[in-house]
Amino acid sequence: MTDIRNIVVLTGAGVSAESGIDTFRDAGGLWEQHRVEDVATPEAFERDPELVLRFYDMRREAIQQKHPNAAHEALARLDREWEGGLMIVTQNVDDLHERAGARRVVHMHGTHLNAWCTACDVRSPWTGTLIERPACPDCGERSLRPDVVWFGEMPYRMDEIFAALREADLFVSIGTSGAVYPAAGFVRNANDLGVRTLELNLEPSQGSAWFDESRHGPATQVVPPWVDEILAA
Ligand code: BJW
Repeated sequence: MTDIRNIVVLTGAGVSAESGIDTFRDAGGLWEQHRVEDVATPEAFERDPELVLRFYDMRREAIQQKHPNAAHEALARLDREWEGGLMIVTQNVDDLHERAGARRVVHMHGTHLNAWCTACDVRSPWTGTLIERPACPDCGERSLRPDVVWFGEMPYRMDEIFAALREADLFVSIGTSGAVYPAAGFVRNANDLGVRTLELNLEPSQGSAWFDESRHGPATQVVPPWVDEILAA
């Protein structure tokens, strides 16, 4: 591993599961009898804003009661101690990587802790609810929505992520099912670029066959030893 300088880590819901945040699969893909795909879309927000805002208000409140686990802590240690390039790309909209101390984090699916005003395009830090349609702190319009990326929308900072993948020597995917694109395609992008790939997941993901190596188990048990290993190399 001595030839590794630049690392891209992709994390998904599985890294926060042991902090008590349901993965999309754990929840059975259902919320109040609605498929997650039917709530996490701009069309659903247009059709039934109350339903969608209630879903996100509940989750925004829940994440603020949760705490980083040993996997978040290990990745924060990697961030502190790894002298080479590192990008932690997370699909998660919680802030547990940051609360563990990681700094080189990219939220490709946005964050629960911002509200986005579709009238003035300003994003404001937000910890409360949106269901009562509060005014935008910037322009005063009542046009706030959760600052998360729904199906059919463009994930954030894709240019930076692809640039990091092009420079990477190692791509590590942690706690993600490999079901949602474009993140699910990063392993194929890495393969095409000749980047070494490693999967750390509870079980084989949908993209498992594309990885050079897979290690299976709970994130709190497989991530810390991997970080120890890479920092010792
Ligand atoms: C553990 C564990 C433990 C459990 N330890 N592990 C047909 C083909 C291909 C693509 C498409 C298609 N039709 C439509 C598309 C595109 C679409 C898509 O992918 N759809 C699929 C359903 C097929 N994608 C989009 O629309 C995206 N935009 C887009 O593509 O724009 C065009 C574009 C093109 C080219 C380049 C760039 C852009 C946008 C996707 C937005 C996803 N948004 C959501 C909601 C965010 C807000 C919210 O939180 O509500 O993001 S959906 C949801 O899925 C959320 C997650 O970030 C995302 C991924 O889920 P994740 O993290 O993988 O969670 P799970 O639950 O699925 O898996 C957990 C894993 O952890 C499991 O494997 C467990 O085993 C494991 N695990 N406990 C370790 N303790």
